[in-house]
Amino acid sequence: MAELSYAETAALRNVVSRAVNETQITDIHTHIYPPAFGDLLLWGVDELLTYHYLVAETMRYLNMGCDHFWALAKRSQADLIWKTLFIERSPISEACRGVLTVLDRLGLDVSTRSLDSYRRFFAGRNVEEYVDQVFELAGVKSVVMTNDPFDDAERPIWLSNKSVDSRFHAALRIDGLLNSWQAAVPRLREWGYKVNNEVNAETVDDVRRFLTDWLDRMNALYMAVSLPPTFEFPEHSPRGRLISECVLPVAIETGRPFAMMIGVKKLTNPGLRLAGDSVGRSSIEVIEHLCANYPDAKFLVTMLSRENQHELCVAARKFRNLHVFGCWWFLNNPSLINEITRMRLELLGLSVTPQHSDARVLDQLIYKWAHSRAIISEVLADKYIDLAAAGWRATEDEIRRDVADLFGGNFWNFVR
Ligand code: RAT
Ligand code: ZN
Repeated sequence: MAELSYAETAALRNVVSRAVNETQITDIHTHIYPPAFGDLLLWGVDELLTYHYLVAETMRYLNMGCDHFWALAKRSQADLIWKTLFIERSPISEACRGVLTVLDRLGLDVSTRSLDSYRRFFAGRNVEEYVDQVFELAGVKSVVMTNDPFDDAERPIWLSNKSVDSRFHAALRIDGLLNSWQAAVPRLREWGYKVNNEVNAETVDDVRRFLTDWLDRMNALYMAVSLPPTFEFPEHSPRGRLISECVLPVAIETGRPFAMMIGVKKLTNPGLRLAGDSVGRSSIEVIEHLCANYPDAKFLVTMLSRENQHELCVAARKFRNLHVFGCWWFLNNPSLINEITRMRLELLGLSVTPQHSDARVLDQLIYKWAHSRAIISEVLADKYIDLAAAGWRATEDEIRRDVADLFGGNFWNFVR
């Protein structure tokens, strides 16, 4: 046994924390866009405050109907959220704390509690420069977007062949195809794909063509979908057939992973809109089946329910075509990131991507990564300290190599 002294432990924690803070991250799932995408890129304090996580938290305290809230102008919504969550009580939830971390890292004085002064700070910014500043403060070198060809605001931008800032990688989002097939059919037909409500041979051919066309157009790194807890596969349904006959063959042929984000119950409270989704436990057998029966396909998987996390790690031990990523949405909280990251490292070593930001507002990159880095650093340091107790001293270079893998290297290896 070679227990570290107090000073050696502190020094090791320091090395790990420096490595974690200095490593430039590839953020593998976000909802942000480059400035060329115009209004799709959300940024600034009003967007931060009207984040749907904070809308849900605010509505718990208000005696106001959802329709009334949504009828307010964005600025008035932000005023109300600020007053309710930050002024009338202390902003201790993770999403509230996030807003303060962002303002603080931008050099604003949060102790003034002056929303108007924060607004003035943002009003004077040039968006291109601000993107650079946020990436710099967040220590992020590139992000993967969520790109939906069924989105009427986004599709024309891709069709116009704008060049895309190389820090922003695309991911082809196919919820529109897999989760609302009946609505997708007329749209696909309008765009020249010969598809029918029934997933027959002609439909299969043209959905494959649709997928490859858009993968190419976007130069997308992977295809992605969010799925309900009731997701089954194999399944004799349009979704089941589209996955087995279109998505997986295209994934195999193009070498692009299929990312599944599983466990979201859409619109449990419809009045809350985007804030109205909830969580449910999903079936791990579905993932095992996919990985076992499609060994040539690559699966990126994150699950929303805490209860699924352990079995997901075990599944990944069985299948190297399964890459586990992120602490998604309701799991992106310090206590859960700590628990889940620890479990993943213990079961999977360094072969995971422990976190993604899911940022919807550019500025959120700052807090999501500051908060996650602190926890991942603490967990990792504990692991190196345990190794040291067995006589294995990781060098600084080795630690930096490991951290680089966790913060993007593993993802790039998996994708390529
Ligand atoms: O975390 C979120 O912001 C959710 O609203 C979803 O966007 C989720 O991350 C998704 O990609 O479906
Ligand atoms: Zn997301």
